[in-house]
Amino acid sequence: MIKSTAVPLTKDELEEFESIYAEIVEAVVKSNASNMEEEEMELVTEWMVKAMDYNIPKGKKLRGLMVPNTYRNLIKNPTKKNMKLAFVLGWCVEILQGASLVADDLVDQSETRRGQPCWYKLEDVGLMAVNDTFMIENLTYKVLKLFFESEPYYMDLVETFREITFKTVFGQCMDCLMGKCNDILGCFTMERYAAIVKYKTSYYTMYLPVLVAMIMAGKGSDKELLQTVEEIMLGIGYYFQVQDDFLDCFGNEAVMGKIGTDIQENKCSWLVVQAVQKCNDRELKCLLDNYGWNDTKKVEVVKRLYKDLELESVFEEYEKNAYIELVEKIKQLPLEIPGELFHMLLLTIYKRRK
Ligand code: DMA
Ligand code: MG
Ligand code: MG
Ligand code: MG
Repeated sequence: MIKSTAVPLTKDELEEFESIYAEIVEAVVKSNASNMEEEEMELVTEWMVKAMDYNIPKGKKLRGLMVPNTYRNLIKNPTKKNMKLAFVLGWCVEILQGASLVADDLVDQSETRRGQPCWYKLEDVGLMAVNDTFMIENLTYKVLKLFFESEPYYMDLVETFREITFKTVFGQCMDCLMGKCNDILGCFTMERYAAIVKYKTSYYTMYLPVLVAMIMAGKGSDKELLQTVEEIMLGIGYYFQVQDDFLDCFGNEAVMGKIGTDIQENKCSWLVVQAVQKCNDRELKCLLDNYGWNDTKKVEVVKRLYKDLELESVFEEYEKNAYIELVEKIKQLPLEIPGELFHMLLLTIYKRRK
């Protein structure tokens, strides 16, 4: 393991990041008040704050913290003002993530998220969650406007968030299309899996936080550098989603705060792709009969099959090799960008269990 000499966020900075969330909520509430004079609209603001508090600040904040973490390691002595902006930008990533998760839980028919019922599962929410995903997504741009409008790189940030959101919804669409596929051999291939993961997860989870921090740090126009960083972050994103797919079946629900639905939803998960590759004819028939049903018994049969195929040790082996490969790639980074930073980001998810 190469040691990471990157500068981690201090305890004070972590606290500042947390406390800025309240300031962001206050800023959008104030903006609502000045843009909608009708007293009736106060009800909407109330709903908005409720939706925000339920869906934005309760996660691991892995993506959000990556922004100040990156910025901090790109700029030697950041000003207090810019460090604060990096925190706000981190929250913008978390806001977008909140919107994506509300929609994801709806389409995946999930029950819980971050240790609480999914937003759409609440009695007074239901299908209103569809409108709320628009509301939360648009808050990303509202917050960008409120805090970054006078910065020269403002439009770059807006464009970046837009572009990456577009990629994410394409990935999510592909992910859902696979959910309808009944040609297991044709649909659940490694190539298809890689394409889905790149779009639905890697871009917004790994590349976006680093990219927006680079834009803030004035390193957003070096095309070659961006391409190198993109490649590494997509690699880390792939590893992240393989972990997510593994944990969906083998993880501890209490630790993760969510209950897996990949088998029921017929997802093109890393596990089913591995299974298809290892199955004999009898096992393949078993998979065909039992995969993709919301039926406890069938789900158990699939989990049993995964165990018989020793997918847990296949995953462990993958995890070990993925780490080594990614570290090798990081070592080859050009000098303009601190490799320790990427190693530190990788270490935050290495062997994660939630
Ligand atoms: C997550 O894929 C992708 C997005 C864009 C939220 P997933 O459904 O596997 O995520 P989770 O396991 O968290 O529901
Ligand atoms: Mg999901
Ligand atoms: Mg999903
Ligand atoms: Mg998942």
